[in-house]
Amino acid sequence: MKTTSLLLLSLLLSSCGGSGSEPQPEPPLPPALGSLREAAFPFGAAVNVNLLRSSAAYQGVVTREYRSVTAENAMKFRSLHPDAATYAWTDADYLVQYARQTNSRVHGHTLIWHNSLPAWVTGFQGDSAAWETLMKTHIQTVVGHFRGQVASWDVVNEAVAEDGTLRPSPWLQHLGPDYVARAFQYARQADPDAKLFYNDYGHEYGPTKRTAILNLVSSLKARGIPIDGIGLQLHTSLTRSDANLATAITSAAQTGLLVHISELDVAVNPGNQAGLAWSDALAAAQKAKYKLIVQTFNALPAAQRFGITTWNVTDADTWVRGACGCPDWPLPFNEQYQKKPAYDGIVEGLQ
Ligand code: 9MR
Repeated sequence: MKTTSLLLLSLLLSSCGGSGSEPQPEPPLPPALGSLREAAFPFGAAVNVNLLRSSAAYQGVVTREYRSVTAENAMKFRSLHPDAATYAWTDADYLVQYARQTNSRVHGHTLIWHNSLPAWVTGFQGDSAAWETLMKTHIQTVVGHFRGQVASWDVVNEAVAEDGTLRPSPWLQHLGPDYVARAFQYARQADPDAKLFYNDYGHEYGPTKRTAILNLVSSLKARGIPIDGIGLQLHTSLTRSDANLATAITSAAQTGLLVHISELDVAVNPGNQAGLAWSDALAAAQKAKYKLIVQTFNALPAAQRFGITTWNVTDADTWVRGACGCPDWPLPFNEQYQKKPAYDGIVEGLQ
């Protein structure tokens, strides 16, 4: 018998499981990721521009791990447009330039929100036409300034209240419920190529808010309003059930829109205990939540996976500690910029 035939025969025998009871080898694992930049979709973080400027360690992690950045605060109304006739671009421009140099995507956050408004807006005296001009001018000036550099925008943020109604806000009060739709139209006019998102939190709380958000975005889409995506903030915690988290993600995809997990963090101290200490048990439970979230997102149709963005970078710069006035450790990096088990959970969820 020729050598090639012998080879073929032995291959055939081994693939037929010639030795019967031998365990089959496990399918090989995909190669481990060198960093989250290598994920199949853009993985990002919300960035504090002051830290990006001043801390080499912070900038090092952002540059190594993330290929999308969102300004934590620098693109909010109060930051960009502090007075009626004043726009302040410096911090946001710094972030955009940083992203260009590091080959990262910029997600814009946020154009129309009830929070972080400057006093000149909350105190604005004018009829609904004047409010319309105010909203339109802000959106078009900001989106126009970053046209071609900011790939996507949270056009409207948190318009839905916990009970499923539209949240009381100056925008609703002065412009009526259809301000949401018009905000998207103004944004599209200012940058036809930017992906436009409706962003909110609480999809994982349960059906009331989730259904209201899904109905809102679906009706915008059905009316031909230029909406491209839905942002799930997912400021979540160990107490949220896996079932509710998974439903939040899969039901968002059923809209057919792009899906962005836009502000992910997993708090471990939902009771705001002053004396809570970090522990292996908390680390393991947090890792499991990150894995579940990333795995569920990773299983969505590839064309709808816009990305996952964590809100902040490390447990030292998380907004959660300030908001609860308590210890918490919600992010994949610890105060020393080291990877936590949560990071391994993300990597496992990506495989
Ligand atoms: O992390 C942000 C914090 O520094 C700001 O003080 C606050 C108000 O502008 O906003 C925080 O970010 C929020 C985001 O813009 C919208 N979703 C909830 C985030 C956490 O509160």
